[in-house]
Amino acid sequence: MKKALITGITGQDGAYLAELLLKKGYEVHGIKRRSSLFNTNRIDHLYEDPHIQGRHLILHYGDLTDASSLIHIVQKVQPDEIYNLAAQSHVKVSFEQPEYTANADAIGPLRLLEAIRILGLEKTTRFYQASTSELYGLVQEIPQKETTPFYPRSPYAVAKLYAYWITVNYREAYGIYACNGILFNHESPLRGETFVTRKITRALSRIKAGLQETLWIGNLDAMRDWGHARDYIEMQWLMLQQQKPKDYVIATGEQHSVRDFIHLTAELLEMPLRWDGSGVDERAYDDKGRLVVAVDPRYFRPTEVETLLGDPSKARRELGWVPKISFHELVREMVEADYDAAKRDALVKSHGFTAYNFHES
Ligand code: NDP
Ligand code: GDR
Repeated sequence: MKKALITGITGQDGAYLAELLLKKGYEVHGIKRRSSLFNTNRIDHLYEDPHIQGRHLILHYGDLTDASSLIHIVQKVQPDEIYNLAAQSHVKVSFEQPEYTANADAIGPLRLLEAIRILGLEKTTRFYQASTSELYGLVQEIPQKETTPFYPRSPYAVAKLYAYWITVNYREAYGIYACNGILFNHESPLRGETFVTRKITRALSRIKAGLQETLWIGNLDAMRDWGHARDYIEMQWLMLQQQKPKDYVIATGEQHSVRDFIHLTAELLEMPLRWDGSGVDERAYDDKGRLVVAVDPRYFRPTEVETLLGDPSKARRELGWVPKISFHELVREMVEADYDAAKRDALVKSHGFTAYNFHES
């Protein structure tokens, strides 16, 4: 039975990847951080009672900023594959916590690669690094492919640039099977609530259910290549099953703006919106004249990545990978999940109870 170690198993991608690897018959180990509240919601359906023998999912406390915990876990597990998905993954937050972001997102991967080396696992443990389209930042070429020059635009992207190159370097210097998946934005109902797609589907659903008044948003004109996380984690696994380690761009090759995302969400929720057409500061109202969408500059970033569009031809050619879920299907799945949750919260509220997560993201 193959063993995989997933860092960031409690995040969006970690949850989908754990499910996929368990289906493939792996013994899956995951690293979770200690937190004062439960943080395993996304993988609770995969949980197995620690008292039973022959478990397939095993969690370990650890942190990417803590080398000794990582070395202990890698030594104990002796994984065939490590998927390094853990990161402070929010671009805007990285401007507020640049040093922590560098520690976790740049030095974290180095610590894992060093653990492989210290334990003499260079020839046995394969390593996947969660690289990102944010590396392209101020884009130098459209669409972006593996050979497009990088120009990072945030502390997050600069930290991920180090992680990208240290992965390449350890592959070349020590012969470790290590590769980078340069993934463009991918979303799902499990997406964190403060990323723009989930923020939109959640807020508009809650507005429709009468739980919230307005969606406050940042740059409406930002363009992204949005895919579905379930399609993208398939590729993370595929990249570690090849003869030679290589780096690949994973994207849909299709681009939409934040404004388009709001339009489609509102359409799916059957909420007619009237936009006032004032450009950057544009506002949208419902059929009763109530303000539904408005720009709040506090969501702007000191340096923005205005446009990203990926070219996944290498992945298609060499690995036979094509995304199966369309943009429309992605948004529909997210809207359905968030509208169900909003209706449930509204019902709870109407019976005099309060759910503790009634805040706006
Ligand atoms: P999430 O933010 O949903 O998950 C991040 C995970 O990392 C969580 O499990 C989180 O734990 C964990 N984590 C954060 N900091 C640490 C730390 N110091 N030590 C250990 N664990 C930590 O991210 P996604 O699932 O969306 O993304 C997975 C990876 O892919 C990330 O590295 C991200 O930067 C990268 N990426 C994501 C893309 C996307 O569009 N989703 C695109 C390209 C790259 P906790 O649950 O406790 O917070
Ligand atoms: P991104 O995702 O920065 O691309 O990073 P995010 O959803 O945060 O932003 C996408 C674009 O939308 C604009 N935007 C807003 N963003 C947020 N979060 N909140 C808002 O209110 C808002 N309004 C407009 C942003 O300015 C941006 O242009 C994600 C993360 O998952 C990274 O970890 C990953 O590496 C990249 O995708 C690829």
